[in-house]
Amino acid sequence: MSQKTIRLTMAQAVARFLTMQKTEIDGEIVPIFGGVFAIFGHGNVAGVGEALHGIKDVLPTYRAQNEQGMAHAAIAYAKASFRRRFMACTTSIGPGALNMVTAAALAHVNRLPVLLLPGDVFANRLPDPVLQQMEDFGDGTATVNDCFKPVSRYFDRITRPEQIIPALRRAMAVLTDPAECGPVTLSLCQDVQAEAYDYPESFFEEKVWSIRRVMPDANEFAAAATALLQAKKPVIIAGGGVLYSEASQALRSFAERYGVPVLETQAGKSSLPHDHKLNMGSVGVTGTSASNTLAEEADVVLAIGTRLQDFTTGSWALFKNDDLKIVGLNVQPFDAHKHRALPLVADARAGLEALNQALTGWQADTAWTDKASAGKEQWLMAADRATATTNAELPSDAQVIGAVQRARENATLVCAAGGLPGELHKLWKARGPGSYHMEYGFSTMGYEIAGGLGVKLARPQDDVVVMVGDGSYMMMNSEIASAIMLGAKLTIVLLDNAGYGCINRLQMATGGANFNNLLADTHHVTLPGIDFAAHAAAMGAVSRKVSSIAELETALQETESVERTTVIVIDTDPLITTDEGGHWWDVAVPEVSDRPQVNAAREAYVKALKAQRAG
Ligand SMILES: Cc1ncc(C[n+]2csc(CCOP(=O)(O)OP(=O)(O)O)c2C)c(N)n1
Ligand SMILES: [Mg+2]
Repeated sequence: MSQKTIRLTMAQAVARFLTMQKTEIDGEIVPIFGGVFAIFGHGNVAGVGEALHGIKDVLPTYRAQNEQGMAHAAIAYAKASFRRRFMACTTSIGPGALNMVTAAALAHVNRLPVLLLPGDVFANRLPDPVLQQMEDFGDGTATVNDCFKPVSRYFDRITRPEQIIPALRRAMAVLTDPAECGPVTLSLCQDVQAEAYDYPESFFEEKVWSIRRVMPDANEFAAAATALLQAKKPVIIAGGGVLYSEASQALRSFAERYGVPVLETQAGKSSLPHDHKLNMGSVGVTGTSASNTLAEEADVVLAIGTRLQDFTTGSWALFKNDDLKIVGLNVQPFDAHKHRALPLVADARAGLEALNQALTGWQADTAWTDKASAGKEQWLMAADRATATTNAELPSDAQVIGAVQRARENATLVCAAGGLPGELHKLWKARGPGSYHMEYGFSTMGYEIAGGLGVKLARPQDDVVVMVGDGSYMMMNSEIASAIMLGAKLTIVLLDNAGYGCINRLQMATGGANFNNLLADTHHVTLPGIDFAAHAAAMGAVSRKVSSIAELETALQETESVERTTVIVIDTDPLITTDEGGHWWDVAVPEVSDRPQVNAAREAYVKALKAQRAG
């Protein structure tokens, strides 16, 4: 057999292959890779760097400031694109590569596609040990990039140029598979990147990928439908899978037709608009009273596209109905089976549309739907109280949220860690699918700003507002410079409560002394008194500090039309959170301690554990 070939280096072949992968968005064929984030060093500058330069007009390369940050941006891009499009990230060997490991885990936890291309040591081993090479005394095959293995859905080390032919196909199959999807790591040995090979031309043929919609199995479907037909007090828990499957419309018709209240997880928030009458808002540890009251009593929970993590299930103490049945509508069997659920392995939209047809005649009890409406009314009043401006010296996070909401009601909100996710989950009024972007699978401090950049690249028309605590900002802020460089306008609202407010509160709640969280409670000689506005300005942002909620609102309005990334800083109270709603969360309290406060907390903890379901 004679195949036409083209002689390229391995890195050139990788680059060319990436440009030929396409997908269809709104009837238009577009590249499936939105771009490549790169920080070069030895291990990628000569090979991958040269190759990316050659295709830069087709597949743009963006210089970031930190490998973890750039991978956050790439992952956020995929999330904001509902996993239809994604990005690649390339690094040098050693520290550059390892800086991406946390982000790989983030993508793994959140089931988000990203192609990681860290450089690796010489496959031929002749110059060993090279700069930044870890030497394992007993294993010649070990490199630091082995750290990617447990946090990648697919990992391969490329030690010969032709290996990328099967490896890249496998990579694409994983990245585009709704059930398997997550980070793919191809660890590219630096000498092999530069090696030439006669690649078959067919390897570079254009390929248009589409997202597979898995249809329900007949037996699983019958069991799920039977459970629902017997339900009197059903609820839906809408997870991220609803958004990724673009099932919002199907969810709305199903909920309306059968009168089923919808409870949203962090990843699933914005599945329905906040003001839809059946949207009860957030569920679980950071849930609204409206959602949690229903969850306690529910006889059937239709859990759609959710991993059912502890924040959603109140550490498995939220559901109190002895006859509770869970129907796990999920494209991933691992999730569909959780907690003895009746699995319904299917795409969320396909599953909902099929159920919508099959349950004709059934209806949730009217009293149940009425209870939902009344609960929602009450919650809305509680939320208004929490977000209303008062004359307190320092505003609460909730009041800042109220101001952002009023000034930028159409914003796409980005956040990840600290006290804000809980408050936003309860209080943010999300308008449409994807307008609430919370990374709460891994809740990684430092995701916020870099994530905001990825969201803006994916959705350039959106008014992207990042809300971030002082702690997260300190951990990672340098992609502000990248946002300036790329002309990607973000509005960053920085809530400075002088420390790790939420962990300080958790410490107090578990009987601990105020220790090492708020800056004032740390071992210090001098408190730094960080001027965040000056810091952000130094990176090129428009910035200002405001001293009240009213000033914040004005600043948000005034800077809406500013084209540059803007940072607005406000001091906040580290102690206040929204009391209404919420649920117990399992955080293990020490069994023995010299502190009476810890002993009291332990006693309460042991009592609370009694409500936790096993299995
Ligand atoms: C990378 C990382 N390190 C540690 C944590 C644990 N953690 C969660 S929130 C938090 C404090 C966040 O502080 P800040 O951003 O100021 O928000 P606040 O709690 O004050 O609202 C810490 C240390 C984490 N989630 N991520
Ligand atoms: Mg803080």
